[in-house]
Amino acid sequence: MQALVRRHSTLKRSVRIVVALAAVTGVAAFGVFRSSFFSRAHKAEASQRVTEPAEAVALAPTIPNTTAVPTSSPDGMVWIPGGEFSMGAMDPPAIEQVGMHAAADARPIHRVYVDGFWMDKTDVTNEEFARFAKATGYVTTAERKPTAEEFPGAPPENLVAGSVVFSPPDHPVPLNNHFQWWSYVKGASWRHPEDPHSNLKGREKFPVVQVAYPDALAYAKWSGKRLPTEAEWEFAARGGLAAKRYPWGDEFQPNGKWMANTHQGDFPVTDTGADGYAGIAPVAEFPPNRYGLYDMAGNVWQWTSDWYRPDYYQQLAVAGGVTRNPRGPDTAYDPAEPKEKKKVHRGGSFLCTDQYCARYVVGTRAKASSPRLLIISVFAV
Ligand SMILES: [Ca+2]
Repeated sequence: MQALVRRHSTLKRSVRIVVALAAVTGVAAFGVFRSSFFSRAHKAEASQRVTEPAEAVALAPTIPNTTAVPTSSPDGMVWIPGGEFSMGAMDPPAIEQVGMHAAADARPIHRVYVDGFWMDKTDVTNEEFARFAKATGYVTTAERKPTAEEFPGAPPENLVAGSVVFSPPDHPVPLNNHFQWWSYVKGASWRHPEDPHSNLKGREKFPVVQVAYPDALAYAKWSGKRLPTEAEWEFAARGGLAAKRYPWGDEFQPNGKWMANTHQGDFPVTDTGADGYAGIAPVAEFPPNRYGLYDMAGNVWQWTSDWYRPDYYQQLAVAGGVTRNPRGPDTAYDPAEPKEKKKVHRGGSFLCTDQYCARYVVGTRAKASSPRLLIISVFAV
């Protein structure tokens, strides 16, 4: 009985752990985009478009569950009531032809129901992840040297652990080639976010970055939690609101107030930090949403447990009705990189801007493949 309770409890607890790597002195790293960075498959992005449905369903009101909130509140977590809501993004950013594309894969809007669950108020911080690493001896993907068996044909000199670091050019560049601002840096990892000489001193309350999906799973298991599904993540991010562009409403800066850590200036050359932060911010520096969750837009990407397919929402819409507790498609598929199996990540990052990415729009999606496949691509370049 106790085991069942524990299992049940684990299933209700959702950890928020980030995908990406960050910037402190104008140099940032970013684990999540390693795949497209290394494979140079970005030219295929245009093929990601999915057919627009003839009749899109409008975002309808959220109907939260009214069951009582569990009395025992886990530390650092808030109860997300669950319920029925409209999932997806009707309002594509005005960057349809640029970068990561807009919200075509987040349509059509469809109705979804999720059960209630606990969710971390903030992203997992460096000090929290350090406790996990110390207690378990866990070595993250970026810290491990790839093997020749994993990457047959790769030159031995390329089999070096590392990750991708944001390296902005010193001059304006077209936004159709992200290889111009991402670099693979040997020795970059969550302990050394920008390069082997960088460290976490003074960054204890910053979200941990350079965490690959298997690393996120390992942390979640150790902490007695799990990653949220994509549907749970979006229900939580919307904070009970419906048909809103951002987790807080429709206005990006209500009354002139910055609500998330995003990018100001000319992307990717200049990050002015007008919102208070050039690069990554510590957790919980911006207002929480109505559920008490911080940084559900901007700052750093967050992993979900769903496989990525650009047509998944279409599949659900065709099935009709209200999809209950969806856990993503059975298989992953990204037409731009069909050999890679990608997971969905959400929320955007400190590098998102209306010039590029704009994934702080609450219903939009992004994806990343498994780290080993990412590294394979590196050595193929
Ligand atoms: Ca910022």
